[in-house]
Amino acid sequence: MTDTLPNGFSHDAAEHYRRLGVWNGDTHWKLFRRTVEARPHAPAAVDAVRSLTWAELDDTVARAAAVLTRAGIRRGDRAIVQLPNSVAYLETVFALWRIGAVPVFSLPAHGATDIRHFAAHAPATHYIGTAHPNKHLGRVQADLARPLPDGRTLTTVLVDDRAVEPWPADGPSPETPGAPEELAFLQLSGGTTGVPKLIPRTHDDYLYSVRASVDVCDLRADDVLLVALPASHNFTMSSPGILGAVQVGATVVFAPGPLPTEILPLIEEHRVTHLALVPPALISLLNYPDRAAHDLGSVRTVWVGGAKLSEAAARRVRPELGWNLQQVFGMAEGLVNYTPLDADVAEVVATQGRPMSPYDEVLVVDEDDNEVPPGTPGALLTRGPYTIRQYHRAPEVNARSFTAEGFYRTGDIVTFVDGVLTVVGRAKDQINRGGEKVAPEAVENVLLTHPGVHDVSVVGMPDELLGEKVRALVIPRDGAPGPLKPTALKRYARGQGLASFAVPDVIDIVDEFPVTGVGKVSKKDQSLQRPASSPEA
Ligand code: AMP
Ligand code: DBH
Repeated sequence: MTDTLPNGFSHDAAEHYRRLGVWNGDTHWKLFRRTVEARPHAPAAVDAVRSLTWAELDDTVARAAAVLTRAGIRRGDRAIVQLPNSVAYLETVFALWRIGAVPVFSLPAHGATDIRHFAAHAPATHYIGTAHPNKHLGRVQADLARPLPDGRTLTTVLVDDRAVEPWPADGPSPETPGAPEELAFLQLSGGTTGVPKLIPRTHDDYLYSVRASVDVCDLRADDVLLVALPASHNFTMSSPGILGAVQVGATVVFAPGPLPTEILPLIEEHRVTHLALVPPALISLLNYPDRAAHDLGSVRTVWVGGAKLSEAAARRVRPELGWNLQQVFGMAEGLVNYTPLDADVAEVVATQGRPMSPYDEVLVVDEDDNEVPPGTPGALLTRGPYTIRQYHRAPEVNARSFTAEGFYRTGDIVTFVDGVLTVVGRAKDQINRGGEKVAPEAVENVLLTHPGVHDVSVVGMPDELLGEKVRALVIPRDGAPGPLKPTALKRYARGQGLASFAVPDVIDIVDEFPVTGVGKVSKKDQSLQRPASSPEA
């Protein structure tokens, strides 16, 4: 027996949560099969080309599993999934769980550098991608032909996610699902380092978080959930998300993206009751001129999270859309907070909610890890039944990211008053681009490889819609041939395997960086944290 579970919990801690009944021995495959048995003829999943009941989905998942088995995927194997929002995405993920394989939840925006990192560190054997790649995904897929540092090459499976029957009929494959305490998947953190960190979640810990989310979100069997953010994001999967819908037997409708033009017709057509958005997508919806042309009366609740929502935008939701707002402050590492549905308006619009489980432990501390008085901003540390106690295979990162007692250092600066959290800033070196997390170091590393570049400093800059954008200050190399052009550098960054959201929005060519009193590059003087409530809305 190893000394911890894959998520870093000691066997004692695991036993503790089992005794409390919060870890109940469920698995993702059992969850799915229960809903298939309970609601075989109810609508399960819809996208632009397909509409399946739970029983039909059960069949197509079995076919998907046969295809993936034929491609060589076995119980315990790790497979990177990089698919657009689609029923085929859902089939792929549940097929992997049917086999007992481990999805690595890549976002479509991840670049070749990210994918190679996941492949090497998971380590993964397979890459499952779309047969209809855009330019960015075309570059990612072309790069897969190159061997990994250890000499292996990933086996690629391309799925026709736009076909009515993406899974060619094949022989049956046995069900070999994983056990509750085993690694269920690897989720990704936005990262503060050069590459995203892999987050190991077990069936037991994750499905508890799904049940807890369903409880505070009032999601029911006849509800219709619109998936508009990338399906494999932790928010979309579990807060309460796709798995919440599977848990209660609700219908999942896939939108290609969160633009008003992409979601409004679907809300009306499918009588959507719930959707999750990041703040920029909500603000775009609020400001969309043709909104009134659509009947949005079916929606009960919008969940907004991933980045701080301004109070001004939050205040507009109820009067202008007629929807409930639940702010969601979550992280793929675990802890999720919601504003309760019955909270008063002041709490809904101005806070990031309450920890969703009574077993979540929250500490707000100063630089020496001493707790600060209630209401004083400090660093948020957390521990509980669904917050990981280690990253996957990353001992050095683990030493900085967790305390000796197993608390996760979130890097967020918060206040905590009467059980309610408000995010007031961050201590981590990260840019939050409207919910998409960018590690400045990753962008700097790429730009530094350009022959015309002497030095780079990447910072966040305030942006009305996104909250923050990515800005690179670049010092050109002496004697480089010809002037350095921002557009050429952006094109270069795009070609170097960066995630598409990490390519700098703005590149400024400068002679030197702002420095602090002691001569250190001052990122504070280059970027401004957005004030808690900005007037963009
Ligand atoms: P990750 O660890 O990559 O999953 O990103 C989680 C981080 O996103 C959190 O630690 C916060 O910094 C940020 N975040 C998520 N939701 C919110 C929110 N509602 N308000 C402010 N920040 C948020
Ligand atoms: O930003 C996040 O990672 C996030 C936001 C809201 C999250 O993981 C979640 C809810 O579960």
